[in-house]
Amino acid sequence: MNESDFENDESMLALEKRLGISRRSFLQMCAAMAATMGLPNNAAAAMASAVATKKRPSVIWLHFQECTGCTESLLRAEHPTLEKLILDIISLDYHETLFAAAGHQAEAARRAAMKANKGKYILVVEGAIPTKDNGIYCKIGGQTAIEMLKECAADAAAVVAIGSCASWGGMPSTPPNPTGSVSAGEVLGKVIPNIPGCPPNPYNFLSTVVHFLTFGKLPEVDEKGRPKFAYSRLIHENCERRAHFDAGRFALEFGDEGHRKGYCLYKLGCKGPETYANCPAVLFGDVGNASWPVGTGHPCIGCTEKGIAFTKPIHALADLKTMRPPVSFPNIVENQGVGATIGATILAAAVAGAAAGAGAMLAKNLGKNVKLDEGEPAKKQEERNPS
Ligand code: FSX
Ligand code: SF4
Ligand code: F3S
Repeated sequence: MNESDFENDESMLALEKRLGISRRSFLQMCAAMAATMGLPNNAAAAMASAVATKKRPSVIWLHFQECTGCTESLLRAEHPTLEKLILDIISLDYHETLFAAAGHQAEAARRAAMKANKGKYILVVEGAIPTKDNGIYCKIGGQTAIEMLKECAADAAAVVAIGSCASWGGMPSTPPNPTGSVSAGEVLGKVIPNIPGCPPNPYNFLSTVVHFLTFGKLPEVDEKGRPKFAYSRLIHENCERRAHFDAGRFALEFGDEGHRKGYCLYKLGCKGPETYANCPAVLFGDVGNASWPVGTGHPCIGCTEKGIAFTKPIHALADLKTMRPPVSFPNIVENQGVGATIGATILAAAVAGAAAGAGAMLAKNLGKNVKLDEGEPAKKQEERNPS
């Protein structure tokens, strides 16, 4: 894509005014979205021109059992460009949180928008749907969430679940799931495109909508309905701390030396090795530029994955899905002058394993109270963990 291609393009000039950003920034954003989705560079130009010229698709946005974090993450004030772009690309015709209208007026606006855009609107669902006792635990305008979802989905061109609650039940479905919460797809009886995360990465939503606007269809999804461009890799595969994992360098406690040095968070319960999402590649967060959960020093809790976030304890070790360390390693740090007590033998094996890259598995197998660190002499370890 060439910036000069759009130099005297009237629609682009109008867009610059509308968004209050330069043509260059906008085109850079389109190029980044195309790259995120693995599309060729000419797709970026098609996306830019679609955003500048096409009629904005009508969006009906429903809220059920959730915390509104999905909406917050899209519209957060720290990134006004993103908010502007989203609100410029879509025509948000119904959104309970952002609507000035209330009560019957709001419901009338929803039905009017559905009628005017019959068969053409995108239905975005945020939040889980309670099904226990005929769904009485979430009612809006006299309708249960089940009724409202089915009514709105009937004439939609596409239904997209945003956030983990709508995608797989999320936090409200955490066992024992008192209200029988399920995903939007389960209520509709089909796999629908979904963008899990609690909250989800807003750029994944934006890219999905721009793809729909440009190509008239949603991006390719996996068997769970997740866009492949965002959810086909484990966090662990792209994590900036991965070299520390491979070298056996782990933070063992929040604030310890390893934590301060940016070591791998696996032993603090990071679920990156079993969580599919593009967080380390497409960063997002509100604690400054280029942040993401693991980047800030907190283990990934697996917020995109059913059965991990809110279910598996934060301190529990992740299943290592795609990597299996060898069972034994040559010693790198030899013991010197330490008696061969059972504890020392275990520690020697553990330290060797840690240094060679698989301390995680060894520690798990040999006893959870065995502490590891990079090349720490066995003697010191023994002092800390007398056997
Ligand atoms: Fe909250 Fe959304 Fe979590 Fe759920 O995000 S951030 S509880 S996924 O539906 O509002
Ligand atoms: Fe990154 Fe977590 Fe994997 Fe460590 S375990 S490399 S912190 S994703
Ligand atoms: Fe969620 Fe883990 Fe990403 S907690 S936001 S999937 S780093």
